Amino acid sequence: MILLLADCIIVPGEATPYSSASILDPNLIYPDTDVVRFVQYQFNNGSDYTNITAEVNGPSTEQQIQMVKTAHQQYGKQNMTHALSMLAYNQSVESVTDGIQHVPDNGIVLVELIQRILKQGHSPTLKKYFAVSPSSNRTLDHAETNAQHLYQAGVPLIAGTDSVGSLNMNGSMVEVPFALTLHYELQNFVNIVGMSSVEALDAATRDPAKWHRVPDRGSVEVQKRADLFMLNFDPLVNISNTLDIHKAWSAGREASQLYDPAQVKAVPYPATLPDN
Ligand SMILES: *[C@@H]1O[C@H](CO)[C@@H](O)[C@H](O)[C@H]1NC(C)=O
Ligand SMILES: *[C@@H]1O[C@H](CO)[C@@H](O)[C@H](O)[C@H]1NC(C)=O
Ligand SMILES: *[C@@H]1O[C@H](CO)[C@@H](O)[C@H](O)[C@H]1NC(C)=O
Ligand SMILES: *[C@@H]1O[C@H](CO)[C@@H](O)[C@H](O)[C@H]1NC(C)=O
Ligand SMILES: *[C@@H]1O[C@H](CO)[C@@H](O)[C@H](O)[C@H]1NC(C)=O
Ligand SMILES: *[C@@H]1O[C@H](CO)[C@@H](O)[C@H](O)[C@H]1NC(C)=O
Ligand SMILES: CC(=O)N[C@H]1CO[C@H](CO)[C@@H](O)[C@@H]1O
Repeated sequence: MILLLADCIIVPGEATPYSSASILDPNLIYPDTDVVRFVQYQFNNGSDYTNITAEVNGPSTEQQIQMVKTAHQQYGKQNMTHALSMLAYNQSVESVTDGIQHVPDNGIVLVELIQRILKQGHSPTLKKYFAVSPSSNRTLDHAETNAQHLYQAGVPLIAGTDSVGSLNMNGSMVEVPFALTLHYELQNFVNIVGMSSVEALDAATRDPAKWHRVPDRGSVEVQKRADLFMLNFDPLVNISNTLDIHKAWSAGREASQLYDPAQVKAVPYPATLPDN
Protein backbone atom coordinates (compact mmCIF):
# COMPACT_ATOMS: atom_id res chain seq x y z
CA MET A 1 0.00 0.00 0.00
CA ILE A 2 1.17 3.48 -0.73
CA LEU A 3 0.27 5.80 2.05
CA LEU A 4 0.87 9.28 0.82
CA LEU A 5 -0.63 11.27 3.61
CA ALA A 6 -2.37 10.56 6.86
CA ASP A 7 -6.08 10.37 6.99
CA CYS A 8 -7.67 13.37 8.60
CA ILE A 9 -11.36 13.42 9.07
CA ILE A 10 -12.22 16.60 10.87
CA VAL A 11 -10.42 19.75 9.94
CA PRO A 12 -10.93 23.22 11.35
CA GLY A 13 -12.05 24.89 8.19
CA GLU A 14 -11.27 23.31 4.87
CA ALA A 15 -7.69 24.02 4.02
CA THR A 16 -5.58 22.27 6.67
CA PRO A 17 -2.48 21.22 4.74
CA TYR A 18 -2.16 17.48 4.76
CA SER A 19 1.57 17.85 4.80
CA SER A 20 1.18 18.65 8.48
CA ALA A 21 0.10 15.08 9.11
CA SER A 22 2.45 12.71 10.87
CA ILE A 23 3.55 10.74 7.81
CA LEU A 24 7.24 10.82 7.08
CA ASP A 25 9.33 10.56 3.95
CA PRO A 26 9.54 8.52 1.80
CA ASN A 27 5.76 8.23 1.94
CA LEU A 28 5.11 11.86 1.11
CA ILE A 29 5.15 13.40 -2.31
CA TYR A 30 5.93 16.97 -3.25
CA PRO A 31 5.16 19.06 -6.34
CA ASP A 32 8.51 18.02 -7.86
CA THR A 33 8.41 14.34 -6.84
CA ASP A 34 8.96 11.88 -9.67
CA VAL A 35 5.70 10.07 -8.99
CA VAL A 36 6.40 7.25 -11.43
CA ARG A 37 9.53 6.33 -9.50
CA PHE A 38 7.60 6.79 -6.29
CA VAL A 39 5.00 4.21 -7.35
CA GLN A 40 7.73 1.85 -8.61
CA TYR A 41 9.52 2.13 -5.28
CA GLN A 42 6.33 1.18 -3.40
CA PHE A 43 5.42 -1.75 -5.63
CA ASN A 44 8.98 -3.04 -5.75
CA ASN A 45 8.81 -3.15 -1.99
CA GLY A 46 5.70 -5.30 -1.97
CA SER A 47 2.65 -3.03 -2.00
CA ASP A 48 -0.55 -4.67 -3.20
CA TYR A 49 -2.18 -1.51 -4.51
CA THR A 50 -1.71 2.21 -4.55
CA ASN A 51 -3.66 4.42 -2.22
CA ILE A 52 -3.61 8.07 -3.18
CA THR A 53 -4.77 10.69 -0.72
CA ALA A 54 -6.27 13.46 -2.81
CA GLU A 55 -6.85 16.58 -0.80
CA VAL A 56 -6.56 20.31 -0.80
CA ASN A 57 -2.76 20.82 -0.94
CA GLY A 58 -2.40 17.19 -2.02
CA PRO A 59 -0.99 15.69 -5.22
CA SER A 60 -1.90 17.49 -8.43
CA THR A 61 -4.34 15.98 -10.90
CA GLU A 62 -1.43 15.27 -13.27
CA GLN A 63 0.52 13.47 -10.51
CA GLN A 64 -2.54 11.37 -9.69
CA ILE A 65 -3.04 10.45 -13.35
CA GLN A 66 0.60 9.34 -13.60
CA MET A 67 0.46 7.30 -10.42
CA VAL A 68 -2.71 5.52 -11.43
CA LYS A 69 -1.29 4.86 -14.90
CA THR A 70 1.92 3.43 -13.47
CA ALA A 71 0.04 1.18 -11.05
CA HIS A 72 -2.17 -0.08 -13.79
CA GLN A 73 0.03 -0.31 -16.82
CA GLN A 74 3.39 -1.32 -15.31
CA TYR A 75 2.17 -3.50 -12.49
CA GLY A 76 -1.42 -4.50 -13.32
CA LYS A 77 -2.34 -3.31 -9.83
CA GLN A 78 -5.27 -1.36 -8.50
CA ASN A 79 -5.43 2.25 -7.59
CA MET A 80 -7.65 3.58 -4.83
CA THR A 81 -8.11 7.23 -3.99
CA HIS A 82 -9.20 8.83 -0.77
CA ALA A 83 -11.32 11.85 -1.68
CA LEU A 84 -13.44 13.79 0.77
CA SER A 85 -13.68 17.14 -0.98
CA MET A 86 -15.26 18.22 -4.24
CA LEU A 87 -11.83 19.06 -5.64
CA ALA A 88 -10.48 15.63 -4.75
CA TYR A 89 -13.52 13.95 -6.30
CA ASN A 90 -12.90 15.76 -9.56
CA GLN A 91 -9.25 14.70 -9.49
CA SER A 92 -9.94 11.09 -8.67
CA VAL A 93 -12.43 10.78 -11.53
CA GLU A 94 -9.93 12.48 -13.85
CA SER A 95 -7.25 9.94 -12.89
CA VAL A 96 -9.57 6.97 -13.61
CA THR A 97 -8.81 5.42 -10.25
CA ASP A 98 -10.50 2.09 -9.48
CA GLY A 99 -12.21 3.14 -6.30
CA ILE A 100 -12.97 6.33 -4.46
CA GLN A 101 -13.01 6.32 -0.68
CA HIS A 102 -15.64 8.53 0.94
CA VAL A 103 -18.19 10.92 -0.52
CA PRO A 104 -17.57 14.65 -0.54
CA ASP A 105 -19.05 16.66 2.29
CA ASN A 106 -18.33 20.20 1.17
CA GLY A 107 -20.77 20.44 -1.72
CA ILE A 108 -23.13 18.50 -3.95
CA VAL A 109 -21.55 16.30 -6.63
CA LEU A 110 -22.81 17.33 -10.06
CA VAL A 111 -24.95 14.94 -12.08
CA GLU A 112 -22.33 15.08 -14.86
CA LEU A 113 -19.62 13.80 -12.51
CA ILE A 114 -21.85 10.99 -11.25
CA GLN A 115 -22.55 10.00 -14.85
CA ARG A 116 -18.81 9.90 -15.54
CA ILE A 117 -18.23 7.73 -12.48
CA LEU A 118 -20.87 5.34 -13.77
CA LYS A 119 -19.61 5.38 -17.35
CA GLN A 120 -15.99 4.82 -16.40
CA GLY A 121 -17.25 1.89 -14.34
CA HIS A 122 -14.46 2.28 -11.85
CA SER A 123 -15.81 3.59 -8.63
CA PRO A 124 -17.13 1.64 -5.77
CA THR A 125 -17.44 4.33 -3.15
CA LEU A 126 -16.90 4.16 0.55
CA LYS A 127 -18.87 6.83 2.26
CA LYS A 128 -18.33 8.30 5.67
CA TYR A 129 -20.15 10.83 7.74
CA PHE A 130 -17.49 12.07 10.09
CA ALA A 131 -16.85 15.38 8.53
CA VAL A 132 -18.64 18.21 10.14
CA SER A 133 -16.97 21.38 11.06
CA PRO A 134 -18.33 24.76 11.97
CA SER A 135 -17.79 27.71 9.63
CA SER A 136 -17.01 25.52 6.67
CA ASN A 137 -19.10 23.87 4.00
CA ARG A 138 -18.46 20.42 5.44
CA THR A 139 -21.84 19.08 6.49
CA LEU A 140 -23.51 15.75 7.07
CA ASP A 141 -26.26 16.89 4.75
CA HIS A 142 -23.84 17.17 1.82
CA ALA A 143 -22.36 13.74 2.51
CA GLU A 144 -25.74 12.10 2.88
CA THR A 145 -27.24 13.75 -0.19
CA ASN A 146 -24.23 12.75 -2.28
CA ALA A 147 -24.43 9.16 -1.06
CA GLN A 148 -28.13 9.10 -1.98
CA HIS A 149 -27.48 10.52 -5.44
CA LEU A 150 -24.66 8.05 -6.13
CA TYR A 151 -26.79 5.13 -4.99
CA GLN A 152 -29.84 6.27 -6.96
CA ALA A 153 -27.68 6.61 -10.08
CA GLY A 154 -26.49 3.02 -9.68
CA VAL A 155 -22.91 3.66 -8.54
CA PRO A 156 -21.81 0.69 -6.42
CA LEU A 157 -21.27 1.75 -2.82
CA ILE A 158 -19.28 -0.40 -0.44
CA ALA A 159 -19.14 -0.10 3.30
CA GLY A 160 -16.23 1.71 4.89
CA THR A 161 -14.71 0.91 8.26
CA ASP A 162 -12.91 4.19 8.86
CA SER A 163 -12.27 4.48 12.59
CA VAL A 164 -10.29 7.19 14.23
CA GLY A 165 -10.80 6.67 17.95
CA SER A 166 -11.72 9.94 19.64
CA LEU A 167 -12.41 12.92 17.48
CA ASN A 168 -13.59 16.42 17.97
CA MET A 169 -16.95 16.88 16.36
CA ASN A 170 -17.88 20.53 16.44
CA GLY A 171 -16.48 21.03 19.91
CA SER A 172 -17.53 17.77 21.55
CA MET A 173 -15.52 14.58 21.67
CA VAL A 174 -17.07 11.60 19.93
CA GLU A 175 -15.78 8.03 20.04
CA VAL A 176 -15.49 6.33 16.69
CA PRO A 177 -14.37 2.85 17.72
CA PHE A 178 -12.96 0.27 15.35
CA ALA A 179 -15.46 -2.30 14.11
CA LEU A 180 -18.59 -0.55 15.37
CA THR A 181 -18.29 1.97 12.57
CA LEU A 182 -18.96 -0.76 10.04
CA HIS A 183 -22.27 -1.54 11.73
CA TYR A 184 -23.18 2.14 11.76
CA GLU A 185 -22.30 2.35 8.09
CA LEU A 186 -24.79 -0.42 7.37
CA GLN A 187 -27.47 1.39 9.36
CA ASN A 188 -26.76 4.53 7.34
CA PHE A 189 -26.97 2.60 4.08
CA VAL A 190 -30.45 1.40 4.99
CA ASN A 191 -31.85 4.32 6.97
CA ILE A 192 -30.34 7.22 5.03
CA VAL A 193 -29.14 6.06 1.62
CA GLY A 194 -32.17 3.85 0.97
CA MET A 195 -30.60 0.44 0.40
CA SER A 196 -32.41 -2.77 1.23
CA SER A 197 -30.92 -4.79 4.09
CA VAL A 198 -29.65 -7.34 1.58
CA GLU A 199 -27.87 -4.66 -0.44
CA ALA A 200 -26.31 -3.27 2.73
CA LEU A 201 -25.03 -6.70 3.81
CA ASP A 202 -23.60 -7.31 0.33
CA ALA A 203 -21.91 -3.91 0.54
CA ALA A 204 -19.97 -5.14 3.58
CA THR A 205 -19.20 -8.66 2.38
CA ARG A 206 -19.21 -9.84 -1.23
CA ASP A 207 -19.00 -6.42 -2.89
CA PRO A 208 -15.81 -5.24 -1.17
CA ALA A 209 -14.23 -8.66 -1.79
CA LYS A 210 -15.06 -8.25 -5.46
CA TRP A 211 -13.91 -4.63 -5.82
CA HIS A 212 -10.71 -5.20 -3.86
CA ARG A 213 -10.00 -8.44 -5.73
CA VAL A 214 -9.76 -10.69 -2.69
CA PRO A 215 -11.67 -13.73 -3.94
CA ASP A 216 -10.90 -15.87 -0.89
CA ARG A 217 -13.54 -14.13 1.25
CA GLY A 218 -16.83 -12.22 1.15
CA SER A 219 -19.28 -15.11 1.08
CA VAL A 220 -19.90 -18.30 3.02
CA GLU A 221 -18.47 -21.01 0.80
CA VAL A 222 -16.26 -24.06 1.09
CA GLN A 223 -12.59 -23.06 0.69
CA LYS A 224 -13.22 -19.44 1.63
CA ARG A 225 -11.83 -17.76 4.70
CA ALA A 226 -14.19 -18.22 7.66
CA ASP A 227 -14.77 -14.68 8.95
CA LEU A 228 -18.27 -15.08 10.31
CA PHE A 229 -20.83 -13.55 12.60
CA MET A 230 -23.68 -15.51 14.11
CA LEU A 231 -26.47 -13.13 15.07
CA ASN A 232 -29.29 -13.51 17.54
CA PHE A 233 -31.84 -11.88 15.25
CA ASP A 234 -32.34 -11.55 11.51
CA PRO A 235 -30.55 -8.48 10.05
CA LEU A 236 -32.91 -8.54 7.08
CA VAL A 237 -35.72 -7.61 9.47
CA ASN A 238 -33.71 -4.82 11.09
CA ILE A 239 -30.19 -3.98 10.00
CA SER A 240 -29.33 -2.92 13.57
CA ASN A 241 -29.42 -6.62 14.42
CA THR A 242 -25.88 -6.94 13.05
CA LEU A 243 -24.85 -5.56 16.44
CA ASP A 244 -26.64 -8.32 18.29
CA ILE A 245 -23.81 -10.82 17.95
CA HIS A 246 -24.03 -14.31 19.38
CA LYS A 247 -20.64 -15.56 18.15
CA ALA A 248 -17.93 -14.45 15.78
CA TRP A 249 -15.08 -16.25 14.00
CA SER A 250 -11.97 -14.78 12.48
CA ALA A 251 -10.25 -17.08 9.98
CA GLY A 252 -12.09 -19.97 11.59
CA ARG A 253 -11.13 -19.11 15.17
CA GLU A 254 -13.87 -18.14 17.55
CA ALA A 255 -13.37 -14.45 18.08
CA SER A 256 -14.54 -14.30 21.68
CA GLN A 257 -11.13 -15.73 22.49
CA LEU A 258 -9.46 -12.78 20.82
CA TYR A 259 -11.58 -9.86 21.77
CA ASP A 260 -12.48 -8.16 25.03
CA PRO A 261 -15.86 -6.41 24.83
CA ALA A 262 -14.89 -4.36 27.91
CA GLN A 263 -12.33 -2.57 25.74
CA VAL A 264 -15.00 -1.17 23.47
CA LYS A 265 -16.57 2.13 24.36
CA ALA A 266 -19.72 2.27 22.33
CA VAL A 267 -21.49 5.52 21.68
CA PRO A 268 -24.94 5.94 20.21
CA TYR A 269 -24.75 6.86 16.56
CA PRO A 270 -25.68 9.11 14.96
CA ALA A 271 -27.44 10.51 18.01
CA THR A 272 -24.28 12.19 19.29
CA LEU A 273 -23.60 13.94 16.01
CA PRO A 274 -24.72 17.47 15.31
CA ASP A 275 -28.00 17.08 13.48
CA ASN A 276 -27.56 19.58 10.68
C1 LIG B 1 -6.18 4.94 2.01
O1 LIG B 1 -5.68 6.04 2.72
C2 LIG B 1 -6.70 6.81 3.32
C3 LIG B 1 -6.05 8.03 3.92
O2 LIG B 1 -4.99 7.67 4.76
C4 LIG B 1 -7.42 5.97 4.37
O3 LIG B 1 -8.50 6.71 4.89
C5 LIG B 1 -7.97 4.73 3.68
O4 LIG B 1 -8.50 3.87 4.67
C6 LIG B 1 -6.89 3.98 2.91
N1 LIG B 1 -7.57 2.95 2.17
C7 LIG B 1 -7.03 1.80 1.85
C8 LIG B 1 -7.91 0.84 1.09
O5 LIG B 1 -5.89 1.53 2.13
C1 LIG C 1 12.76 -0.70 -1.33
O1 LIG C 1 12.90 0.14 -0.20
C2 LIG C 1 14.25 0.35 0.20
C3 LIG C 1 14.24 1.19 1.45
O2 LIG C 1 13.45 0.61 2.42
C4 LIG C 1 15.03 1.03 -0.90
O3 LIG C 1 16.37 1.19 -0.51
C5 LIG C 1 14.95 0.20 -2.16
O4 LIG C 1 15.53 0.91 -3.21
C6 LIG C 1 13.52 -0.13 -2.51
N1 LIG C 1 13.54 -1.09 -3.60
C7 LIG C 1 13.12 -0.81 -4.82
C8 LIG C 1 13.28 -1.91 -5.81
O5 LIG C 1 12.59 0.24 -5.13
C1 LIG D 1 -15.14 20.08 -10.51
O1 LIG D 1 -15.32 19.99 -11.91
C2 LIG D 1 -16.44 20.72 -12.40
C3 LIG D 1 -16.61 20.39 -13.86
O2 LIG D 1 -15.40 20.53 -14.54
C4 LIG D 1 -16.25 22.21 -12.14
O3 LIG D 1 -17.38 22.92 -12.56
C5 LIG D 1 -16.06 22.41 -10.64
O4 LIG D 1 -15.74 23.76 -10.39
C6 LIG D 1 -14.93 21.53 -10.10
N1 LIG D 1 -14.93 21.66 -8.65
C7 LIG D 1 -13.81 21.81 -7.97
C8 LIG D 1 -13.97 22.01 -6.50
O5 LIG D 1 -12.72 21.76 -8.48
C1 LIG E 1 -19.16 27.50 0.91
O1 LIG E 1 -19.67 27.44 -0.41
C2 LIG E 1 -20.09 28.72 -0.88
C3 LIG E 1 -20.80 28.50 -2.22
O2 LIG E 1 -20.17 27.52 -2.97
C4 LIG E 1 -18.88 29.62 -0.98
O3 LIG E 1 -19.29 30.91 -1.42
C5 LIG E 1 -18.26 29.74 0.39
O4 LIG E 1 -17.07 30.49 0.32
C6 LIG E 1 -17.94 28.38 0.95
N1 LIG E 1 -17.51 28.52 2.34
C7 LIG E 1 -16.45 27.93 2.82
C8 LIG E 1 -16.12 28.20 4.25
O5 LIG E 1 -15.77 27.17 2.14
C1 LIG F 1 -34.23 -1.52 14.69
O1 LIG F 1 -33.57 -1.76 15.90
C2 LIG F 1 -33.13 -0.58 16.55
C3 LIG F 1 -32.27 -0.99 17.73
O2 LIG F 1 -32.95 -1.89 18.53
C4 LIG F 1 -34.32 0.26 16.92
O3 LIG F 1 -33.88 1.48 17.51
C5 LIG F 1 -35.11 0.60 15.65
O4 LIG F 1 -36.27 1.30 15.98
C6 LIG F 1 -35.46 -0.67 14.91
N1 LIG F 1 -36.02 -0.30 13.61
C7 LIG F 1 -37.17 -0.79 13.17
C8 LIG F 1 -37.58 -0.34 11.82
O5 LIG F 1 -37.82 -1.57 13.83
C1 LIG G 1 -21.83 23.46 16.45
O1 LIG G 1 -22.09 23.76 17.78
C2 LIG G 1 -22.69 25.05 17.93
C3 LIG G 1 -22.74 25.35 19.40
O2 LIG G 1 -23.15 24.22 20.12
C4 LIG G 1 -24.06 25.01 17.28
O3 LIG G 1 -24.69 26.27 17.42
C5 LIG G 1 -23.89 24.72 15.80
O4 LIG G 1 -25.13 24.57 15.18
C6 LIG G 1 -23.10 23.44 15.61
N1 LIG G 1 -22.73 23.30 14.21
C7 LIG G 1 -22.98 22.22 13.51
C8 LIG G 1 -22.46 22.22 12.11
O5 LIG G 1 -23.62 21.32 13.96
C1 LIG H 1 -5.00 5.72 -15.51
C2 LIG H 1 -5.19 4.26 -15.32
O1 LIG H 1 -4.41 3.44 -15.78
N1 LIG H 1 -6.25 3.89 -14.60
C3 LIG H 1 -6.62 2.52 -14.40
C4 LIG H 1 -6.93 2.23 -12.94
O2 LIG H 1 -7.38 0.90 -12.85
C5 LIG H 1 -8.54 0.62 -13.61
C6 LIG H 1 -8.95 -0.80 -13.36
O3 LIG H 1 -7.85 -1.64 -13.29
C7 LIG H 1 -8.27 0.82 -15.09
O4 LIG H 1 -9.47 0.62 -15.84
C8 LIG H 1 -7.81 2.24 -15.29
O5 LIG H 1 -7.47 2.43 -16.65
